[in-house]
Amino acid sequence: MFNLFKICMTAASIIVAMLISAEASAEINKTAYRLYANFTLVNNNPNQTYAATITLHNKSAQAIDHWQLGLNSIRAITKVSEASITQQIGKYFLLTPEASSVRIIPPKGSVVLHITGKGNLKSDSDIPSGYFLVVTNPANHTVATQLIPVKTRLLASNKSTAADIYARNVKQQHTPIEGNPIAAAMTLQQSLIIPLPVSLKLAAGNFKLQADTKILVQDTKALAAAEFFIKSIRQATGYQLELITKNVTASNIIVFKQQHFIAGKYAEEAYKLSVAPEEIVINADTSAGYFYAIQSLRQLLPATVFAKTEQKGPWIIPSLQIIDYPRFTYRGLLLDSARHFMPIERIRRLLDLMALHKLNVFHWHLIDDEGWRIEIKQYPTLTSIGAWRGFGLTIPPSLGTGPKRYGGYYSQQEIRELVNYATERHITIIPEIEMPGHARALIVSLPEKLLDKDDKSDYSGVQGYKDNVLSPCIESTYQVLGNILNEVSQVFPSKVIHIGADEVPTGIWLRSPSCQALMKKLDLKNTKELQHYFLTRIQKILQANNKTMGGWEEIITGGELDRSAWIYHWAETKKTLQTLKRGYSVILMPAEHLYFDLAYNTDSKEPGLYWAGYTDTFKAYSYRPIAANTPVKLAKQIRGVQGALWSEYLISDERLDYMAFPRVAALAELAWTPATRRNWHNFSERMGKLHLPRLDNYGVLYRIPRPGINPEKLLQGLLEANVEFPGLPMRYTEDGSIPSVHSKLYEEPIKITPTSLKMKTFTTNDRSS
Ligand code: TNX
Repeated sequence: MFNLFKICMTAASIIVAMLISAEASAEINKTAYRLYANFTLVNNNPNQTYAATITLHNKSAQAIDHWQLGLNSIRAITKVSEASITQQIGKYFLLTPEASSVRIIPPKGSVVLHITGKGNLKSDSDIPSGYFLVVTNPANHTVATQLIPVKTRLLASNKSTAADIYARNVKQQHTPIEGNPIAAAMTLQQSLIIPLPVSLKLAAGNFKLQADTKILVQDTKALAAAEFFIKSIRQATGYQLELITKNVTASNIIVFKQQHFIAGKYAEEAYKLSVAPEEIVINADTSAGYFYAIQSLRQLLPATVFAKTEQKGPWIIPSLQIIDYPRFTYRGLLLDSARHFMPIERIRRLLDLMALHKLNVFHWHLIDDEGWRIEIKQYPTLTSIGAWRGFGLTIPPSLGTGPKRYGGYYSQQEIRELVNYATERHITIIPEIEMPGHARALIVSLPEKLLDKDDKSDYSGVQGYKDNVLSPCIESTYQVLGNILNEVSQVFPSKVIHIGADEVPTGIWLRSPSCQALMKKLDLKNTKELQHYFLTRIQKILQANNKTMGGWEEIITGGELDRSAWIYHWAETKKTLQTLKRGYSVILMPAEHLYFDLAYNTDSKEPGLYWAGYTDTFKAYSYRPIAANTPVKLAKQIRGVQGALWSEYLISDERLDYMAFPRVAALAELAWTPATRRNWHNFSERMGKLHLPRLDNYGVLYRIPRPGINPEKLLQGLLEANVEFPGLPMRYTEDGSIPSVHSKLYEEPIKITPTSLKMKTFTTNDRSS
């Protein structure tokens, strides 16, 4: 809904037409059509098709002739009764009216297009977006485009009822995580941090952080963490704490001191944090260990320490001892900056939030069919052409961004700075340069080098493209990729470069003479083997650049690669065991649990995809990464877990926050906390009472769950409510009005008049569900 709402807003505020050619500008500014579209779903058919109408309302006093309609539709449009599908590239469609009934949109009148498409429309995210009108002036062939405000009538809302939510919350509370007992063995005081530490023991008393608290650093490896801490609390406390290297006082001090207290691979990131009324002692053996101690320490302070303006305090930290180290060495989050471009400050903010949650790998999906986002000095067209989409451009309007020129890219200088920023937060950035599929932006930017002109193969991938796969059969492919990977390797210090390789459609390459010749020469039986040949060459290129190859699980379907490759499993995890047995390192990111671009639930208003099901915070949290039957030796090859923020629907900053949180917090605990310590009962309460308030102060616009209400009790006139994250305030009214921050707070079951009850969940900064 938000998607369309935004488009309406944009269009309403700039009713001026968007222009493609300069000559057209004067004329179109004068005419500026006022057009509205109405999209109505007529039917979802059992044979996996849908019928819908698009009504175009001409609000101006001028007839519209010589028009075409551009739009994006995730569910392919296969037929329009009154128009032809003049162009289709991926999910972009350009429709040209054919029937005389629709050729001219009369002044103050309307025309209707009857559409048939593939699949069913179950969510507002399924309906077409980014509608625009293309008007050609036949006199001088000028073309103008205009974004059309859209109203939709899709589906009746299928929101879960308060009773469903109530039942689900109860059920979740009774579902064991990784086979652990359900009952919360811990109190909130024993589990103050997300992700939950390996051990936390409370002691008596408090430490009070004050303006004159000293920071004593007795290990140079701790310097960066100490400075990070001082900076991170400065705004909220107003304190500029002093950093000293010689001990001058016996109390009111935070001491950073080297100590080797744990052996093995976990020592790399381990820390000990001892808080007593006189002093805080932080022990670690590495700069990462100190850094994670700091992240815990921040969370031990009141939630307001995350605010950006000065807060009151007092800044009390409970006495305790924490010993901590991660479950997995790889704790990742993928962000797709190709489908939607995000400014670098937003990415820095995401890195900050990752660091707070002790995540340490940022998998940066930088290129895809809809955009190329990294400057490559040898090939400037990759960004001058490949980074931009819009009507009349080489890359068509995609994913609802409309006819205007949309896009952007990151310069190598910006990336170097971002890499430093990430390194300061102990985050490795692994870039993903997709090949051979998902490569349309690349191919169209360098057609003379990358197009196999004689290839007559007919294919279409899941994303609807028929021209987005590189050819493994022409040498210039390797030359270009070699040059690109060489630059990428220099910009990113990460050992691993991810080369994608997912979703390569069947039917590719077979009708290319150069591929036929190559297959014959190398005695390759099918395109899987051909792709394998391609991947082994790419792996060699990476090795020559002193890099290790990472790729989606498809990279080993055609044969074995050098076992140094990291395999990212996104599909059903059944195949994981095989991959482990074959000797590869594995990163687990099953879509059904860890794709945070999927909708939270079946509500048609919930944004996101659902091809792998729905993924709420509980589903993310309850994932069991190491299946019970995995031999211990093989389990060691599982490097870790990763969440994914694919960006087809990440249309705004708000949307990014909504999709990422609270799921990222669940991921953090999955990635860091020992399996035996994980428990939804405790996690959900910690979220509601401690962690979401931290995110409120930080300004994260996470998704707020609606309250659940016990239906049986309600019939008896008793309001008994629950919420996914117990502790989030719930407020209600009995007069039918919408609950506000001033409405009554629900504290315990209470007698009410059920007839006009309304209830909402709130946050500590007064947002509501
Ligand atoms: C699958 S799984 C993709 C992405 C999409 C995502 C949407 C995988 C490696 N690729 O191209 O953005 O689904 O959920």
